[in-house]
Amino acid sequence: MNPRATLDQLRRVLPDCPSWDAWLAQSGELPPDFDQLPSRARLPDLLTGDDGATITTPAAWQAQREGIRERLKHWVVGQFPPAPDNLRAEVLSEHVDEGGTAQREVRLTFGPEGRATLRLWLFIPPARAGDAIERAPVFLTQVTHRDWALIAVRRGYLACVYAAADSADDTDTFAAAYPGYDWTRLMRRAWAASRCIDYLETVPQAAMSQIAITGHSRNGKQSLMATAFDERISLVISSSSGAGGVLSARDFSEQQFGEGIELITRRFPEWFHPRLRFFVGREDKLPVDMHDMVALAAPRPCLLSIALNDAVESSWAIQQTYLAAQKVYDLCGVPDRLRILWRPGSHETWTTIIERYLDWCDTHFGRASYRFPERLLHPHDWEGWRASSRTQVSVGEFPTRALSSRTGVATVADWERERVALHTQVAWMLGDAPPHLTSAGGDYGEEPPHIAATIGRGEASVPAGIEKQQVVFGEYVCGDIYTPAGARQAGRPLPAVLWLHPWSPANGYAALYRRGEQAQHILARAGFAVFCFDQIGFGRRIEEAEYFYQRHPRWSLLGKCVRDAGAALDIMARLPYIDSARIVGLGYGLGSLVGLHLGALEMTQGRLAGFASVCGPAAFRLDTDATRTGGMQRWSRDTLLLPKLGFFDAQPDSIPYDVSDLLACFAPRPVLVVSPQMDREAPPDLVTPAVDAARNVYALHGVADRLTHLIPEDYNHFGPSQQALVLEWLKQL
Ligand code: GTR
Repeated sequence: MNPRATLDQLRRVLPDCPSWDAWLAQSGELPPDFDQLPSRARLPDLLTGDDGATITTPAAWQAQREGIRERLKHWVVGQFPPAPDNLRAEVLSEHVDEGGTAQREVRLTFGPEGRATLRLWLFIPPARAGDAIERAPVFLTQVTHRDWALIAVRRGYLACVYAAADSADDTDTFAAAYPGYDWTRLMRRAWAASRCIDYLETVPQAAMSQIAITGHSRNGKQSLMATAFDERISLVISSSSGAGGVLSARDFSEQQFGEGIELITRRFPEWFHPRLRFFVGREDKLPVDMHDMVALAAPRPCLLSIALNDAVESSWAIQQTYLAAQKVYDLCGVPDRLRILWRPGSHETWTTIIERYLDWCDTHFGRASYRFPERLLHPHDWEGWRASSRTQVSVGEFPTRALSSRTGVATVADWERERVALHTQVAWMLGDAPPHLTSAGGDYGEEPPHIAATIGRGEASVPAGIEKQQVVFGEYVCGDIYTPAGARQAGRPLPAVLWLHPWSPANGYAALYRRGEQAQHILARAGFAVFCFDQIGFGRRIEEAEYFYQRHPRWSLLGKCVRDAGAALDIMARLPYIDSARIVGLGYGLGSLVGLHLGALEMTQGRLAGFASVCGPAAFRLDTDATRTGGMQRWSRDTLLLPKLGFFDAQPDSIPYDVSDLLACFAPRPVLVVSPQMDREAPPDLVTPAVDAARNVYALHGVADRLTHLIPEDYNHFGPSQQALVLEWLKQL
């Protein structure tokens, strides 16, 4: 597709964004020629140079850094001016606090005709008795975080806060003074930090080799940018910097219920370069991503602070960034200078956390030694799993099969035989299931209101006309059931939807962050009872996956997801207000993978009356180009959802079953497959053959029209238009 056609497509598909339209009109820019840009579905390796050579020395890494900086400027932060050579500082006020801490307000002027100005406030702790001038390490942050500076001063830091944040932003004067640059607002703010450092160079009490910068959220983003471009910064703490901070666009897009490029460039059009918006849905084509920016901090100490259930963060995405950037820290010989600091809760910080930030500073400035052990929440080490589980698979013993080798049978009876074999194979792939006991269901262990509120599903979040009911089911899992208000008491059992959520670590089943009305609410409003729960490793259950393979080395995370989903069906069948003959599964992304496996295992019971798969998996044996889509190895090696699948990487034709078979297991029940044209992980050319291969089984049953495949011109996001497709299909059932 040529760039002009790509732009036309983006304009058809993306929501209106007037600021972007204005930029397009004024700049005349077109998207890059995406056909010429390589796809790199997973985070590109930081230690592979532009020429494809592996970087093996810190010196070679220096050259790589320059390339990254240039790409960041072009695609993300814009071009900015060189440091000014005419910086003047005017002390606006100065006084000494009761405790002896000096407070000084300064205004800097600089730039062409001195038209740029920046205010900053210095808090200089008293020198220890006997010291004329004691150089103190510097704690640099934005004016919003003045209270953090109080803690820093107490701990012996010279704090500097500057007016480059939403609460006070002097950087508009920069834009006016330097009209020739297309830097973004966040980059201007980052550049402001550098001007503070210019001034600190004149402050005798500032230890210039110990400059720590931090900031929260949008200020975390600017702190990372400042670190990337100013070597004088000696340490950075990214506090919940989120999208465009530590979280890559690849791993935190809308398909992960994240704050993707579409939303952030529309809602905050000044934060990032408008060019970034070209990459919505094509994040795999990004020439630079946020792990690059984090790596620019190396070898300087860099702490990545994240809240587990913050709707603008993702424990998974941060772990990917960490693992990618850790390679650079390893190369530099300082692996312990990069760490993730996990905290419970949502977007907020509190004293305990800021003290930890200062612990990090103290540790790396040689003032004290605090423990920052490496902790990774999401299983990621496939080789480690293989060794510890002692799993061996002789792939050569599996016959090679075409995609339609099972579904291409001649009679329903033949298919039934295939299905029995399939059941065994699916169960084998999911791993050795541990003992099972059926739950009685109940309310003991319900999610308490404060937790529900943190994860965005407290009572206050339930829209008018809908009710939420809790149930504890399966192996002590909490479920939420959304129904039309009053419907549970009406005596007429409701059709129901089992909602299986996508790869959404922070939010679990709910698409929280400014995504419009959530699927479970829309479906409940339409008259369905919607059963929702967090799958293992997501939402309230993020930490549950951490030791899963120690507990169950020979089972699989997907096996556990399927077991929980089956338990949800058990309890749904027992709820008097649900019509157990009319329970339909709806899976999006990961949820589709779960639902498809559930369907195959449910063969005799057939408790799902139908299934809707939105942005589900591509055919395993066709999805072999990992650079393009991530490949089927994202279910095995990348996520350890289905680790056994990883043995088949080199011989995909030997995989014992495929998506086509799983779809066919639902026949003759209705199935909807929605696979958007621009789905970068499951493009139609890899999905359609699986759907088509399943068609024969539907035809054998005489119900060919019950397998519906829709390919909207869209990318992977499950926004209102994709939800509408599902709703329409459900209503027809
Ligand atoms: C949100 C933004 C997040 C984060 C946050 C904040 O609205 O989308 O990425 O930056 O603001 O700055 O508090």
